[in-house]
Amino acid sequence: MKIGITCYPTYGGSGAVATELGLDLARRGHEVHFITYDSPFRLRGYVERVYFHQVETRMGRYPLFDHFPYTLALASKQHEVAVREGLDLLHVHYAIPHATTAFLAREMLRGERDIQVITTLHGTDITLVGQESSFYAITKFSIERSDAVTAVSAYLRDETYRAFGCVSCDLQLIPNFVNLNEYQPGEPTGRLGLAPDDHKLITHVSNFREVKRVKDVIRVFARIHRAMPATLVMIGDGPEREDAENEARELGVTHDVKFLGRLDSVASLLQASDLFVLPSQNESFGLAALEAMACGSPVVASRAGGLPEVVDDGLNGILEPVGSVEAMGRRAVELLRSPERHAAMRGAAIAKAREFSADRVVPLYESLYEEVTRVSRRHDA
Ligand code: GMT
Repeated sequence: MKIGITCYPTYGGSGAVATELGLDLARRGHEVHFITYDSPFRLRGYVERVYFHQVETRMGRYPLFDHFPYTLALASKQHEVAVREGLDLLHVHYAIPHATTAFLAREMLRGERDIQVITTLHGTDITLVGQESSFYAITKFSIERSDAVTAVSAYLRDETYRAFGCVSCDLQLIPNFVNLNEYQPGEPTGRLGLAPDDHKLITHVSNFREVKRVKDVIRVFARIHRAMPATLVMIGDGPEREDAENEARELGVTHDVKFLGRLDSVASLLQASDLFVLPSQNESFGLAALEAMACGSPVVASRAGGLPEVVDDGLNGILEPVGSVEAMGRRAVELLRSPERHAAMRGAAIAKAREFSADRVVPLYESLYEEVTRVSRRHDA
């Protein structure tokens, strides 16, 4: 099949999933066209059957446009690529604005040829942004007009029905997946020059948005740090980074907290990690937690959103209510103090991650693609 994929190309779980999906589909023989404003961050170098089409984000000085209408440029590009490359479908990730621009592109083709629109809902497109009054109606409209809609967890599927009603759409659960070729347990690599050998290595990866509660990461770490030598590695960047740095200063742990900023590839850090901390306010799935587990790092996370679908409390990680930093820290210390329990949890985390392998999940998307294009062909006949 010829598949157009639109996603946010910069850092973030939805872009990561969309890109890994595109790469895996190409490996399976499909032709994949990424249509977005920048090359997706997990797309590195040439890959057979994968193409990138860049959408303009600005134009020469045009006095009427205080704000460049990116969504129109995206819809035009989706239409242009669909015609030129003969796409069978557009698979868009994150409803706003991608489901809306795909709807426009499909309408522009009406009467000429059929193209199917598949929307994958990822998280705050439903739980936060989509429910804001300025976006609610158009989000609902765009979801309902998609030919198929998927959600990355049962939690997100149910939340979409609850928040949007969404009567005419049949939301399918297709969970996120992990590329086990890249995210796999590694040989003991030491502390990668980030910490003395006797330190436990604690990691966190996110876009440092408010929803991630990065100050709680520091608080949980401070509790661990009081009990044993430990270093926290903070990977990513975003609006809450400064607050997290201040929190580390106030709690007196700055010298053992390393802020690495955004990194394209984090597998080696996750392989060295003894514990991954994700105390988010909400998380529709928690791809970062899954990738950490695949690398052999147990997770301490909040019992929120779809995280319990990924982490089984007490088996392959630790779940505590949002904001319970004391309980998270206490249980993390208990775990890190027991090599036997840690080894068991590490093994269980690796086993759980395998349930979300690309080999298991990507065929679900392929079946959906076949189903929607078959239905469309039936309507044409
Ligand atoms: O919705 C967001 O906050 C952004 C989005 C992203 O692009 O990173 O994250 C969401 O999608 C990921 C991939 O499906 C999920 O693993 C994250 O849990 C989800 N984030 C939230 O729900 C906060």
